[in-house]
Amino acid sequence: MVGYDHKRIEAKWQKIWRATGLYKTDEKKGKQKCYVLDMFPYPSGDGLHVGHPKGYIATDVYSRMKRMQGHAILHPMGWDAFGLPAENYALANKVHPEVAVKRNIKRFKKQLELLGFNYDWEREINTTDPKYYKWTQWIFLQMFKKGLAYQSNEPINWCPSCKTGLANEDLEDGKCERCGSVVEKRPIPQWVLRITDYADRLLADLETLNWPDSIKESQRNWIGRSEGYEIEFALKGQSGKIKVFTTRPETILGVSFLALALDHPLASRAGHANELRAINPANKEELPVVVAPYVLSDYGFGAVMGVPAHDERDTLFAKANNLTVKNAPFADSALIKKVGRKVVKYKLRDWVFSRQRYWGEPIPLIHCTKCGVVPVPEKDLPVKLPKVKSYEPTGTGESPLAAIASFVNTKCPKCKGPAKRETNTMPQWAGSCWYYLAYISRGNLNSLTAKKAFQKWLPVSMYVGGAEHATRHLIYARFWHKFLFDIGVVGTDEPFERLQNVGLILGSDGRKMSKRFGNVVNPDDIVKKFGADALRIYESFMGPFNQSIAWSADSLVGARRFVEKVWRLREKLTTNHQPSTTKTLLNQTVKKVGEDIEQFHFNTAVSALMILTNAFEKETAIAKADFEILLKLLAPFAPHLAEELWSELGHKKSVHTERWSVFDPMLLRESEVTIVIQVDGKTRGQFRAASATADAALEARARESESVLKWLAGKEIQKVIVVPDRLVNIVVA
Ligand code: ANZ
Ligand code: ZN
Repeated sequence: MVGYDHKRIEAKWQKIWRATGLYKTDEKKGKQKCYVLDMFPYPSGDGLHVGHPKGYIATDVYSRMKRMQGHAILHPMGWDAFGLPAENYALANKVHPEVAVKRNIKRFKKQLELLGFNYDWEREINTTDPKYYKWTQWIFLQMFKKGLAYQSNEPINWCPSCKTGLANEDLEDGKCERCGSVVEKRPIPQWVLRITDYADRLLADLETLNWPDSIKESQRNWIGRSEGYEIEFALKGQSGKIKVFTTRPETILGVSFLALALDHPLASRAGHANELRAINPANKEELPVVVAPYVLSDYGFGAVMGVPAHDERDTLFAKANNLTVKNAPFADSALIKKVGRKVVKYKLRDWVFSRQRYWGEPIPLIHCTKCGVVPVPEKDLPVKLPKVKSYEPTGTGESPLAAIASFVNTKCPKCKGPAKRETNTMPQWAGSCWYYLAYISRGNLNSLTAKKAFQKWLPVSMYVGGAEHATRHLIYARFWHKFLFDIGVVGTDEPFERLQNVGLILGSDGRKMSKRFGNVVNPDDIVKKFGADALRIYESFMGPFNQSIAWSADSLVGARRFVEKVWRLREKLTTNHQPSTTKTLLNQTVKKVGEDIEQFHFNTAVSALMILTNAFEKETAIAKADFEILLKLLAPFAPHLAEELWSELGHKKSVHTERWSVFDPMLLRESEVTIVIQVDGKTRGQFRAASATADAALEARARESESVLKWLAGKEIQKVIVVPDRLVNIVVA
């Protein structure tokens, strides 16, 4: 690749930026803050592929522009390294997870650094660092003290292959989300977090967030608030009652059976020989009580009033089981009042928080035969994960930690008698519940200093990551944040003000990038060959940010050509201040690039920069001042190229701390023109457009114009002639 020595130039500026601390968090008072956050990676053994940086490029572009617009920037990075994926990787590769994680982080960080990101690495965190998880444990203890962490003996979801209990959120269609095994129910005592106490607030406060509607909708469905009625059915000839939850109490007269979940307490007596019968409280009719697989044991009361005339599932079940279908009038409100009580039910379940695996934060509790469950005193935190040789899951329902006597046996903090430590660990989602706070607090989470810093930086202004976190990480973190708000640690009741979802980068074959398909592209190779700036421009330009798009080597070459084109413009520079013919276009580009970055429309921002560059290329000379504007607009996307050219112009300070250009609204107004649309040379319509609009854009608008559609109907377009700023002639004859 001739013309632009990206290797030398990128390495040079990365070194200078590091040495001058250019991206250190700006703590100066009086500036508006902007906290730009990536969902931090789990450092897998495979390293980064080119899909990972797409979101990081976006936050980099965004935070660089915000800095130039005068904001104080917090833009940190760290590692989410506890949990099943790291432990399974370690087991498969026969290295200790601690060793594997350290190695993987090193590799990831090197890869990220090659891309020229403006992270403040001084704030790097790692969830498996005892200094970090001390505070994960501390938050758990506060929840325990407030009664939000409780021990439950309810049967839980158990993955026989991962050999651990799982939360409802960890299942996909009844299967383990990690390994695909069918999940069983097992009666294992669990620590559970009372997230359902926050259900109403988690739901209501969604309205205050600038998040994609699809994510908000997923959360609403996951929380699943349902207003309905509780109706009690007495049993015939015996004591006891069956409670059902219904959203359609008016159908009570059409009930022809009651259906129970498989593990309902009365299930064993229902079904065969119609042993068990119930009485409809509205009309005193006798009803059979049956067990039905579609009744969920953990929703409502685990029992349904079957109304085959109005409910499809009930119809199917009634037909298959020879139960009657009853047509009856709707009950009036007086009758409904007589049999029902209003209740609210949620789909959301409390969060099963124990894992029977090694690689997680130890739960900081002690079991004493005299005193019961005693929290580890705060001064004794962190409870460190013991270093062990063997950490395989046991499969017995106990964590591998249970076999380590030196860990288990301890003293009761209350009575000083012999006691045993809790040996379950926390789920992999614990550390990510508060990491965005750790970047701010840098140490004691519960201090005055931390409080002040939270006041300055919270909430996160812009949060970027994959949509797959819609109902786990993003609900868990909101829950913990609200709890920390309630106990006065943080001052906002929501953590993430604005959220953008990043679309996947697929392999060039359109499939998910995976070793299995052999379609993985390594960013290191791309950076070596084309440069980080070309990769950044390509990934910004490849299409709408939140869509999945296939990798294209050709488009990457196009991005590299663009870099070289900008590089060559320096040969045309002149200091003589003639008004440039591109003034209007320059002004439009300033407006467009700024607005597009703000909206995460990076592809159209880059396209505007390409149009401007092409216009400059056609000039015989370019005014230095105009070129500087291009460089400032380009700096967020191609930070190395812009910095090199900027310094060549004689500037001593970095382009990345320059003031972002402002546009002149007067110039924009004068710059509209009327474009005539012709079909075969005859005028058939017109439209207004910004002057110097690109030919392709003019052509597209002309083709879609209402007034010419009938002239094009049924005809084949032979060619289209565009006269910039004047007309589009569509030739069909
Ligand atoms: C009678 C009825 C008649 C119902 C009708 C619906 C339509 P949402 O909106 O999701 O809350 N239901 C109650 N508990 C259930 C359980 N544990 N497992 C499966 N289904 C259960 O749905 C509420 C409706 O789901 C309830 O209203 C009940 O069926 C069913 F024409 O009662 B309905
Ligand atoms: Zn004790």
